[in-house]
Amino acid sequence: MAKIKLIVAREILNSKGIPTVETTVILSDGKAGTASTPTGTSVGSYEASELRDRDDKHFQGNGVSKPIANIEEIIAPNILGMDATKQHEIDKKMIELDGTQNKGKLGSNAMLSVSMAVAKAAAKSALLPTFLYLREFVNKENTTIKIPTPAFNILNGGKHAGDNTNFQEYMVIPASSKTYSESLDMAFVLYSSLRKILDQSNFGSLVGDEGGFGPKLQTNKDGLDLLKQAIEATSFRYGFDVFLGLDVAATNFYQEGKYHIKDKTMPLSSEALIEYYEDLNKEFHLLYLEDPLAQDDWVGWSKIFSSISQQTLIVGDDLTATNPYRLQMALDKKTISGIIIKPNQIGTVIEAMAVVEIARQAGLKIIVSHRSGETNDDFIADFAVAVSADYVKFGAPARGERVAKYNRLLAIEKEIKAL
Ligand code: 2PG
Ligand code: MG
Repeated sequence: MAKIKLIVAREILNSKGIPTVETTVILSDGKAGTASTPTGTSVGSYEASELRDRDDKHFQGNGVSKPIANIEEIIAPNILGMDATKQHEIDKKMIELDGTQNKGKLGSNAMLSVSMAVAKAAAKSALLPTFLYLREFVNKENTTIKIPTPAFNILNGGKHAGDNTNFQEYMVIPASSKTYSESLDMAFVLYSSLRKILDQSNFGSLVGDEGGFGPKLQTNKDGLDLLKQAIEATSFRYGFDVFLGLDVAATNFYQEGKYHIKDKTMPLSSEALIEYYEDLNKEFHLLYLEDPLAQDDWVGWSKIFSSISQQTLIVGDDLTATNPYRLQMALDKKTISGIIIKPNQIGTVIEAMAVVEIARQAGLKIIVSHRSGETNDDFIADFAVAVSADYVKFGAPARGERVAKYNRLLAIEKEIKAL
């Protein structure tokens, strides 16, 4: 049995140049795990709270020395000596030490970095790849070990690209019958095809936060047209080999009960926005639609679910915030057929797994997701395979912090074959 011997935390920068927490956990057998936490740009109201210093003299208030002090002065003294394989007990201990509903005292960034680093160290100690080790904590009934289907965000919008569009993410999604390596190859071809079209039409190919291109478009629909064109310029068949998906992140353009999108001159009611999605769906047959309505527009969510969930996966992100209570509300009100799982929305590995379990029992598709502010940490790739996610959303197939996850899945694909 390997015990937790030492915990050290430090401040590092994420992919957006903003400080974040990185923690190393060292065990009594000398094995170690290091993990760092991501940060969202469009952050939902129901997420666990990320702690920042708010000290103007240090990274203009964005520093994370407070959560780091919480790790070293509060968490470490309480979990040193614990058996590293007891992930439930370790996460529970941190939840007790925090004592709030939203991780507001210790900070979700403090807790999650420790939680992930413990799991990585324990996996090393057990001489297992992290995904296999993590499977020990998952209800394996009706699940198999497979690589989830990747959804590639090749056109960035909204808060991720200077409000060039209102919709946040335009994704190409290979058919789930493709192998993971084939999907990655397709993503390369489609990303290159889109770049060529953008360069030829003078939009340019500068990229947004998640590595997708960020052209300044007249309408949100233009983004879908561009993706369709990019697919049609290749040998892939639209609606057969590859599908389209959107993360609308609609909370970001919801003000005083109306939705403001540049496709329409007047602000839209929920009903009118849903009609617009129905029109888009007639043309594009979206496979996937995330956060089509604002995080508290329950009436709208129920309406869109009854209107298009037969054809399109309706996915909650800001709506559900990887939170068991929000998920239960979403199920009771019949609003979603898929759920985004982001461990940093809840703050510990075990709690994120518990939300996956509830969602799976309810028949939802599971989509494990990165954040727009990422690090090179690839834990989320192992996590996604461990929980048998249906999809992963790790951004474009470009930029270091995004390909860290996609490349880890390539390694896992081989590791699975060797099992
Ligand atoms: C989302 C995420 C990740 P952010 O809305 O799904 O793509 O964005 O990390 O900015 O919340
Ligand atoms: Mg989202």
